Amino acid sequence: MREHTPNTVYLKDYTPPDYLIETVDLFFELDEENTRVTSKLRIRRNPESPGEHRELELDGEQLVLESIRLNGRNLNAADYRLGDESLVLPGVPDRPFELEIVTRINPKANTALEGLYLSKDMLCTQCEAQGFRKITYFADRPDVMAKYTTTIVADKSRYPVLLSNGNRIATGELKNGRHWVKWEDPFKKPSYLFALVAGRLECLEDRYVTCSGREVTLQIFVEKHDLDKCDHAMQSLKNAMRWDEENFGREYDLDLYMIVAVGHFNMGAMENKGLNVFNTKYVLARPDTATDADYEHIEGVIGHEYFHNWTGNRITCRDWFQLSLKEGLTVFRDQEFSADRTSRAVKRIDEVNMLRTRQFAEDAGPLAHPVRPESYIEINNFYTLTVYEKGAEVVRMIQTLIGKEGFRKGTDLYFERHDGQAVTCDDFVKCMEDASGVDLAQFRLWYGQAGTPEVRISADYDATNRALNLTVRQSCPATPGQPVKAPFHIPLAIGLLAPDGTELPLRLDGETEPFAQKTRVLDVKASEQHFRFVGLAEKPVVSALRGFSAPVRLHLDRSVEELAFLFSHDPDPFNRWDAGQQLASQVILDLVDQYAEGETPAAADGPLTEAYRRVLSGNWPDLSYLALLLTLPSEEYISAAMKVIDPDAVHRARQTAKLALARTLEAEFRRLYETHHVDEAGRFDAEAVGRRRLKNACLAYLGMLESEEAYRLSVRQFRSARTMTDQISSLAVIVNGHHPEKAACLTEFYERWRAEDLVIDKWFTLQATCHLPGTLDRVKELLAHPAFDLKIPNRVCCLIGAFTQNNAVNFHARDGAGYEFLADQIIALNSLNPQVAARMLTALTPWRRYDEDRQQLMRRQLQRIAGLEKVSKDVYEVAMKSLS
Ligand code: B3K
Ligand code: ZN
Repeated sequence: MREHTPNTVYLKDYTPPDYLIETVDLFFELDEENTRVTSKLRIRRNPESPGEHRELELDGEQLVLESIRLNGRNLNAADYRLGDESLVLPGVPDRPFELEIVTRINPKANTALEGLYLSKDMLCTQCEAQGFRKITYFADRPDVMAKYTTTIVADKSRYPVLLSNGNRIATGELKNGRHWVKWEDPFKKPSYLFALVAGRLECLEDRYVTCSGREVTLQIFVEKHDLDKCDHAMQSLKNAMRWDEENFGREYDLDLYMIVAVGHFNMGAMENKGLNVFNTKYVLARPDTATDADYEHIEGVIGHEYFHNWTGNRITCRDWFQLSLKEGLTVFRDQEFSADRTSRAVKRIDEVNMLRTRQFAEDAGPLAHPVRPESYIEINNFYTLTVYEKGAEVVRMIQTLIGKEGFRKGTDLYFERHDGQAVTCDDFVKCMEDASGVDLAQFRLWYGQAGTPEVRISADYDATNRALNLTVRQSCPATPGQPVKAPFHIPLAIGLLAPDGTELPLRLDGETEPFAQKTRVLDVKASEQHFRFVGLAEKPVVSALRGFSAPVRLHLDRSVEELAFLFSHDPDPFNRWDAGQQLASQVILDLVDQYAEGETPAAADGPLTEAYRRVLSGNWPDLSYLALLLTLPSEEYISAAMKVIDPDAVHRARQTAKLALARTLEAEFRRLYETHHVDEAGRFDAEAVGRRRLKNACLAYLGMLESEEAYRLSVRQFRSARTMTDQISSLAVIVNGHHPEKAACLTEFYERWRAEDLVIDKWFTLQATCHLPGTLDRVKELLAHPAFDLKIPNRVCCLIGAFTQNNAVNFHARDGAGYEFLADQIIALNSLNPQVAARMLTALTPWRRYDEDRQQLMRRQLQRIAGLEKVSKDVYEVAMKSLS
């Protein structure tokens, strides 16, 4: 067992810092294994902090302390206390003083990829959340904001490029082939936004003229052979800069904006001031190496990190419990940016799909936590879907409640009031309230209460009085530490449809004026509430929670006919798609029940086929949207509706339904496929992307048939593809069936792309997500493949993560082999990269959702991990909480 139980940190214990650090002057003498860091700090007492202020406590981990000087005087061991994670100086002066600390670190040994580390031949940093303390002793908390200068000294041939935050203010040559660069960041920032990069990098450069006419140099640094894959990222950056000016009135504030792409990176990207560090997968794209989805994600993530410059950097978080202050808001901003750049309806559906499957599962399991958590053991475990995606939904609800104009006033006020400060989620909501005059007191519960609210709507038509009575009830399941919940303030967007599909007026009883819009947002605040709509000549069909106006589970009893009607007629594109999802879920869950009763269901022409046929005969301007209408709900989504998840039955039922559709609608899928199978390599506009999305959805249906014809189509597309979207989509069809050329295609693909890491990642994922039997053995073989490396997070996610999170039928094999495999990998990762290990471990968290046998097998592996002698904080927290 673990020797010490790690500490829990509580929000309620927050106190302001005793000391403030005004300036930080860093001097790095870089070396792969022995880097020397000299840090000169200007420190003063915090006038806002109560208490005695005697001791100065700095954070530091895995550092070798060389020397400390206080106001120029050398300190000796008796003058300070050195712990594993801290350096305490009792008795520092009352007046402002200067502290100089020299430490040594070993970037090469740093496989956790936090602090200063080596990625291939490049040295780079990752400081959020608490990585700066692995570089030097510091008050490593976001409410200590300082001005930084950074001098980097390094060997010029190995590290010709030396980067840090802000502006380059001086450079020079030294003896022995060394050189130096000095950087100055004029803006105060918390330590987690510090960055340093050194390496042999090439750069794509461009310029951007801001709305006030200032010229900004834009640079993207990559390895030489990736220079031809940066154009899309550069264009995305310029789009993001313009969009933030136009939509939020935010202008960039430095003369230089740098992005560096790094191969070894724990997450997507990092918003360090003026020097973003990105996972290569969110920068590099060429039509033949990146899919349309990759192109969209790159634009989204480039936007996200850019938007952080205001929401995160200029205004940052007071403490890490406020993480959603920057992340929820910035995700909301990147979502809106992408919606404006692509298809709003499709973007919204993609977001909700992820939220409803993954975030809802998080909310329903033992790791459930509020958008603003109350405690943590390891903060890195709280970069979650709840903090990010649900956090963005909370911001979106505020916009819905106070209106777009009110929201813009609110953000203007927020930037004006809090620029340069470290603040709380509550400060943000207060700005929204002050700017709009809308009371958000009850709304604040969304930040503090965990769990997904359940909303039940019943509709009763009163023909005599031509009225519709709606009853809306809400409740929220208990979550860890929160047995009872108060009702939420829920914006419920609603529309009413006449039998011919036209929208009906939304006048509430007692109102004299007609309501002008087709969608009306109801304020749901109580556990039970009644709304009476009047002036309705016929019984309407209710279209509820339009646009997914709140992150809730909606229960509204609907007949198959009603769902089919909405699927054909709802003018709200989200609800129209969702009606199709509900309809398909019902059909698939029926099949699941029939399997459970030992029946072999006849897959006949059902209402689903009819509904699809109608959709297929329509005239659709947005082909991506049509592709979504034709996509069955995921196994994950269907499973969420089950009391006890049966992954085999869900998989079988979904495949059966898909095959039935393929059989009945073969001619239509074939026709659509041929119509849209045109060569548009290099085109990434909505039309070309829509064509590819649609035709590849059709190909996937045709692939179900395992016919000679389907084999011919998929292999033809695979071999002639000029975009990665087309190539990978056809290969997925080949891999998931019994195509005679499967092995040959996989080999061809590997040989062609072996020099492109990001493409080889896809090759791993494809094999790991194959739903056929034997996949686990193949995954184990791939662990030994020369291209696999447990030290590269992208590889781990693409093989182990893909298998455990996107291959339920194989991961949850009855014999528990999938669980044991995962635990073995986590044990290996625990010492190499705890952050990634903990993330992988969450695949075992929802064990209670499965049958007794699986529960036991999953729990056994969790216990095995929790009992490790040297379990990291990250893994320990996830394992213990999952078991609790
Ligand atoms: N802020 C970073 C995430 C850092 C994660 C640290 N474990 C990326 C982002 O959300 O933009
Ligand atoms: Zn972010």
